[in-house]
Amino acid sequence: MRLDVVTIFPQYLAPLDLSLIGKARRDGLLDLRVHDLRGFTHDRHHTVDDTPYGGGAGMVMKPQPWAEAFDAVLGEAPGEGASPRARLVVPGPGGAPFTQATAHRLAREEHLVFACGRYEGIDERVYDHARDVFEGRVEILSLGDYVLNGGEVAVLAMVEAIARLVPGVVGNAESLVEESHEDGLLEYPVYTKPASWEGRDVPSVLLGGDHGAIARWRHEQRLARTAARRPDLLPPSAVLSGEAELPIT
Ligand code: 6GU
Repeated sequence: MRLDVVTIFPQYLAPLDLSLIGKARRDGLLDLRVHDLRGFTHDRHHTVDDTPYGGGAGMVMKPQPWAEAFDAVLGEAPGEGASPRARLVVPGPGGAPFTQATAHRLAREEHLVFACGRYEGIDERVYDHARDVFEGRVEILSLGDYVLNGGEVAVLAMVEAIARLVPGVVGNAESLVEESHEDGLLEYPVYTKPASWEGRDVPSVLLGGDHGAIARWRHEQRLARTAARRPDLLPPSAVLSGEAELPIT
């Protein structure tokens, strides 16, 4: 999978050299390139922003560097010519929610381009232009209902959520399915040795070797946790039956 990130703070994306994502890049599973937006400016001060028309606080990102950055990332696709089906993601608090379903959908793309905005935002004409050059494949996505200073931290989160779903990036594929947000319930609590620590004991069902009982206990824990922490995720059937009303760990 090819990933391009355009930002005025390339160093913000340095953590993508680490851990599983870094290994996947070195293994050739991910071709991830970070581009400095200021590299697509032509003035002495590498200006990427200007004051807003109509007045108001802050600065707005100028359209021209973005247009040149898009041309560059679309022109340097692997093999010959431009990337045929690249998709542009612009992270922002005004976007549609980025969920696990979004991560799965984007993990099937062959080329994703992320445009990190800063300041008060990007000139609206950049979105119109992007819909032309990306042939409509443009989306604005938000991590949640709070405000970050720019798209970089959001791209770190989105790239990690997407890349770990690309086959081969996470070694143990089983660990991908038994996960919060994969089937609508939060994950059950986990324990490791010692069986008793500082007067706190591992639940006895986990030590008994009755795999049916363990599976039932884990399911109950998932329902109870989801009811306590994320009732918005519970299926209406679990609410009506009172199935989720159990003590949580
Ligand atoms: Cl995706 N970007 C920014 N700048 N702020 C956010 C966000 C994204 N998601 C939540 N807040």
